[in-house]
Amino acid sequence: MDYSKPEIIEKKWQLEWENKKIYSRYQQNKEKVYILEMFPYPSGKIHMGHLRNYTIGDVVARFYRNNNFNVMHPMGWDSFGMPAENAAIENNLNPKEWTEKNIENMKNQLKSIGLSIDWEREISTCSVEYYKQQQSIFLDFYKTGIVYKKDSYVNWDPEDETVLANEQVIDGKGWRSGALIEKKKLSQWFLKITDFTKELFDDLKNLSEWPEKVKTMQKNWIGISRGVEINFKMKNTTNYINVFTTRPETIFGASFLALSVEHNLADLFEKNDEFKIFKEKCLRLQSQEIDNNEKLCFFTNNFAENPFTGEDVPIVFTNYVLIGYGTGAVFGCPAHDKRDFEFAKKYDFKILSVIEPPSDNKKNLPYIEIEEKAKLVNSYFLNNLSPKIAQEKIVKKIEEKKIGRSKTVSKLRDWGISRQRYWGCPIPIIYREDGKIIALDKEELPVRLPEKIDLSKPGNPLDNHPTWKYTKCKKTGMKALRETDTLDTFFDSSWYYLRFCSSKNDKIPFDNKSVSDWMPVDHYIGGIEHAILHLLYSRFFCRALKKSSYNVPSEPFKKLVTQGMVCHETFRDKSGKWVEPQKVIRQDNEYFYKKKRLS
Ligand code: ANZ
Repeated sequence: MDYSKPEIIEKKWQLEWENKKIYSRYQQNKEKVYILEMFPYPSGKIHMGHLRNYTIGDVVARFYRNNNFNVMHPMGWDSFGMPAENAAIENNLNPKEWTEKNIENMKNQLKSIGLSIDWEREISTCSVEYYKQQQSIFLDFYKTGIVYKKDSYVNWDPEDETVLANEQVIDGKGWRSGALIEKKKLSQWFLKITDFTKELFDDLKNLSEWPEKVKTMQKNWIGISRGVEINFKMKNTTNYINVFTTRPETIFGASFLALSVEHNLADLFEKNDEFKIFKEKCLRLQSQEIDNNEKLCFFTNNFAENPFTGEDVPIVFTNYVLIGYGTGAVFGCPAHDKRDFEFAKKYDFKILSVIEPPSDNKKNLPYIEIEEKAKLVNSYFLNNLSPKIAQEKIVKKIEEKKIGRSKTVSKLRDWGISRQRYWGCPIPIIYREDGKIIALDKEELPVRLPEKIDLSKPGNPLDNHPTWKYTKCKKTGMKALRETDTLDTFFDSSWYYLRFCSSKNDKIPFDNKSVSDWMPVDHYIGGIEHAILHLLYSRFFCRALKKSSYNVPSEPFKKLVTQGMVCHETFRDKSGKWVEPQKVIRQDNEYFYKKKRLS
């Protein structure tokens, strides 16, 4: 053997693999295993993370194949999304061509590695075949009321006149324009994931083959919290302000009512210029992902009445109360809550301690822990009780007086799926000239993306397109405008594992027989960075599909393997753009410069 020419052998082996066909046909008499790795975004080249992930799946697939199981080990492409649009803008390309070229390249790379993938089932979420079926799912969700529309705030870049995703807002500024990002209210599409909060939380306990860490992350994300809603009457009006609290026993220490700037009461200050500026600033601070401790206060000069003491409680707006949690209103108890304490110090509100720590645990204010041995003080009929007993007693009183009720709230919010982007699945809705919102018939699908698109102008490319959005209502002949938002790409990846079961079916998203043959996925392999969103959305989708009369299991993934991330040193330039290490040099062990050209 001539060892000096190993490449000839390698080439032959490689070609054999490239031509080898792996089929996964379901046979009744054999047990099945469905092995799936999270499908890649076709960014251009396979990276080490892909290699690691797909090798694990491949080893498992080979093991089961050799043990005479029915094995399905498919592959596809999560191919809609912003990088294609960005690459297109920067290099004057067409997103479709860019994506398809990348897919071809990456597919060849995966083939050359020799992974035993059933390429017959390949799917690509940006293909019409896939997104037509997705539009059909959207229509089913619309019928069951899982899809709905409401006003919601978005990140608005005033210079580029466009909506930005959170990742495109860097330190409060637009990633391209550098302009200060504003919050703007737009009417957008949502999925009612909150209808399933309890199930999504409770059923985590049945996922015995998922890493504990991932389940804990999902639990914290859903964040179920048991507390009480209490109504405070607004002085000299007939209005009530409903607050949510998990510490009702501290109500005698309430020294202000703090409201989110998006609370209904803010409507009273709509015409107040000072308030308008204040609100803008609060929303801007809230939109920044960085932890910001700055607490802002707007005095309304209105008061509410403490329902137990009759005392006047000043009403204020602040940035640290968020609209998306509880009722968007809290009673501030500075002696026993850190944020309220900082706020009261800054704006000079009363700080009255109502819980005394046990004598062996003298703590400075704010005293936060609830201990068995602590006792209530300055609290009338609650005095001397432990916080736990006091809580039970006050809740009973609140219910007796009919001024509130026990309430379980969750941090989970409905999922906003509208994106003002070109490279995503079109939403099959039209707005008729008589003002009606019309869901298309399934026979009218697919709503195709236009191939020619001008991405150079600011704003939503589909909205800017000269003809695409103008259409007619099939039933009435009336003029209509198409929805120009497209779907969040997490929508695409929330059901792709079902599509693999019958990926060539052009009538329906997936057929019952093949889903009952192959589902659930037995081994799902991917990065821990998807612990929350992708996995939670997929769990929600199965439940939502079930509710829309599809025959799917509630839990899509039986065993989850999180493979760990492959990391390497990387850099960012002043504008926040990533810079590869090869493009950086080090001087005096301290300064880094971006090289103009790779040497
Ligand atoms: C009065 C109080 C007194 C509170 C006290 C805490 C300590 P978790 O446990 O995370 O559910 N809160 C309620 N809604 C809020 C909102 N929209 N934005 C910001 N804060 C909000 O937290 C519940 C507590 O967070 C609630 O209990 C409320 O403050 C605050 F000594 O009410 B508490």
